[in-house]
Amino acid sequence: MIVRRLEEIEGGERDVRAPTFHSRRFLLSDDGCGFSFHDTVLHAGSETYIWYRHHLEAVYCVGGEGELEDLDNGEVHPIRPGTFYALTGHERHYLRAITDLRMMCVFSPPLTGREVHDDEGVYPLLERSST
Ligand code: 9YT
Repeated sequence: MIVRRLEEIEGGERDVRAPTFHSRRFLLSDDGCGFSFHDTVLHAGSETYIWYRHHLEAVYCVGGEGELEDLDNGEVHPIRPGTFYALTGHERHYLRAITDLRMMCVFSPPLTGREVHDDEGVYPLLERSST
């Protein structure tokens, strides 16, 4: 059994910072579960372009307001607490955070912890200037 608390992860190696979000990685590939689990906060006013070429991801919003644009079909979905989505087809998409957007994310195969910083399929882009 693994038990971890947010306060133990914050500020450590499992707290991964990117230009438009930070992601607290509770479970990674070396934990041996076959999936990873992240508590991610997308920063208010940011826009993140994402394409997971090698991973499936399920996401559940527990805080904030934002929107998800599916670039494969142009559909835009509001994101608010209680919204769930799963990327079942490696869809290219934008995630826009109107306020800080807190997302619980599961990845299969699991992330190792480094993907945000290399070219494994996560491409944070620009941060919008807040008004
Ligand atoms: C849904 C979401 O927050 N995606 C971007 C970041 C991702 N959760 C990660 O790299 O941890």
